[in-house]
Amino acid sequence: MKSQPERILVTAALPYANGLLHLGHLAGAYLPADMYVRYQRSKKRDVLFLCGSDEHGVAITVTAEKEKITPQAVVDRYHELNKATFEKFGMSFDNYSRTSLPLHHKTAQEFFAEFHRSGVLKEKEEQQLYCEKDRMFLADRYVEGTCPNCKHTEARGDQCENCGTWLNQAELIDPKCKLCGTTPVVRTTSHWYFPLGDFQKRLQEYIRERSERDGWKDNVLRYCESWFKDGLQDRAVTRDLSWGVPVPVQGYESKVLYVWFDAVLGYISSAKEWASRISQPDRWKDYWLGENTKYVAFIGKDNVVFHCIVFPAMLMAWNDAGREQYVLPENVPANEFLNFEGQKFSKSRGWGIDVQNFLNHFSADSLRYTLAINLPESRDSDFYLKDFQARTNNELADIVGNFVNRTLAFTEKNFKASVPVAGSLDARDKEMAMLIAGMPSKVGAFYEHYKFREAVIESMNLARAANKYFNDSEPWKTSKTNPERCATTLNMCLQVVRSLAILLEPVVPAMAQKVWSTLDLEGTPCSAGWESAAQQALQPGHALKKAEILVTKIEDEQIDGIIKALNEPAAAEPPKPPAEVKPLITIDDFKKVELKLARVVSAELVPKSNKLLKIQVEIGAERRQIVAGIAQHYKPEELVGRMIVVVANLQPAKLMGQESQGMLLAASDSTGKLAILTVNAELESGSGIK
Ligand code: B3M
Ligand code: ZN
Repeated sequence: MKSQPERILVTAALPYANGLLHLGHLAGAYLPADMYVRYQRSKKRDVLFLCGSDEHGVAITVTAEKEKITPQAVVDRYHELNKATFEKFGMSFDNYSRTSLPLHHKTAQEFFAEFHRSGVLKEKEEQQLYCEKDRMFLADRYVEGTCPNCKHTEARGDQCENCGTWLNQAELIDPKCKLCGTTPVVRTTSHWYFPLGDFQKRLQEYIRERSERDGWKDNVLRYCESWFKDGLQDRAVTRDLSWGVPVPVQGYESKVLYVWFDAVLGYISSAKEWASRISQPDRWKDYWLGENTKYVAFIGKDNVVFHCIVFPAMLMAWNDAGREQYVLPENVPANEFLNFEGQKFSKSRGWGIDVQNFLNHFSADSLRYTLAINLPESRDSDFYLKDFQARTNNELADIVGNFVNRTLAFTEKNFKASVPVAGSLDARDKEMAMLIAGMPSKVGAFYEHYKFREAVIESMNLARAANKYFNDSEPWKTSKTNPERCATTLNMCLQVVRSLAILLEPVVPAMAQKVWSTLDLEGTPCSAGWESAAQQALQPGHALKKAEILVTKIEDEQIDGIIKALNEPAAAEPPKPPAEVKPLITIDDFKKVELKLARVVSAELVPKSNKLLKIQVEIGAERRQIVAGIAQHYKPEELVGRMIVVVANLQPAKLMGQESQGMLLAASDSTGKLAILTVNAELESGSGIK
């Protein structure tokens, strides 16, 4: 590959459609990938950014069994939720696919069939753990035990999440069936194996060469070395399961491909889906099969073996057949883990906060900024809510927001909201001009080398320097004593505001766009191009729009409320699945609930809450107050006059200090949409419902 690639293909690990994304996922793979892509697009490079849901694997079937629904229902729910959450977080994927698509099944089967046909795969009989009670082989996560490597007690049949070791289930110490908890027995079954060991030499050579060329991270190289040191083993790529991509080989109809075999190929399917979506069905080949493509795969540390060893080996095996030549990852910049308030995120312990919930309270940009500053780039790092508040208030608001606002407000007041003409530059102005001139290459070098924290810190240094420049230049004095000096200062400040929008766009895209709109500039900070952040491109006389508040500060109560909820386990649990099956009840049980029609008399927001509405209702002759968590779905005024259904005999409760004397009925679906139950007929309020 030439030093400057023609195209850049970027993938971010495909999250399992099995649960909500948490902040750790974002810090591991997604935010760095998005920042990298946004930077590269700003550099005017031809980038394709792909992701999608990983919809196979035992993680999903275990959830389905627990909830008594189908695996398809599980993935349908979480695919939509995660996709929407990524959008809200500002992820700029070109395509977000899913591995349950027929297109993907076909891709994965083609790879398998080719390896089978050409004799790459070997069939072996093997000893597998079998649960006699559940009458099934315990593939992957169906079995848990102690990791032979780190002694973590919740290691799964295929991998230990704690240390990242890729396991053979026979190695687990004290294995237990995940479904019933009994100790499994050993039985013989046959599977197809991918001969990773045969690729070890080539893989070592590949990693050595790429890391010399593109600078792989030490943590990633260390993981790879430890696998090589132990010697790569052949790995089974089929499983005794029914959910997954069916094995396209006779006699294997009841088995599926190992989830990791198909998941990594999901990146290729996602490109194919993108290409057909834009009606250029062969376009994906420009990226995947282009000689001059630079492919960068963003992941978390637990996925290193699959992206640095398994996937490249699979692509090598395909390429060996001499047909198409797929590009191998040029780099795999894996991050370590992010902890939350000093502890590991844990779904089972209900520890952590999911992104969807978080973004209902706070802006994506505040979250992106705090995560970027705390990225676990070389070691595990921490996310603390108090730090999030401080970063938002003291850095994003007080440094960037303040500089932009004081510059715009001053210009509005003293220069009729248009860019003043600069006079001759003094030493301080020249220093500022030099600083912005050097920014794109300085910050850009950090992006090119996957040093995202430093990229952000360096960009923030410009905002810090700009505040100092404003202070030292004292425009509030020169406006009276030396108007030309004052104009020069403000001209320079406005140029810096523009540069900041370009430089900060990869990390805080919504805020950067807001600044851009306030400057009333065409296009986006990205379309202006990265290099133009070096220039003083704002023309004298250019009219500016009114300054808006850029960053909303976070109050103590908001943070304290979340910390409190975290420590009450029930509140931290994910939303109850809608398809949950409850035990049967009798008609007498149902009659205990007194449902009545109520007319909404008035409604208002509960102060300091963005979720709760305080609603006054009329139930016959009676007046009552009901507090309901529907503020994100209804404006108070939309409710007035409506006839709703309330539970009239519910014990009163206090919500955010407000008494609620009943509950209104509403339906909500898995995507988070909500509708209250209303009656469209002229009935009297207070009427009973049966
Ligand atoms: N779904 C594991 C994870 O979410 C897995 C990644 C697949 S990338 C092809 O951590
Ligand atoms: Zn069992």
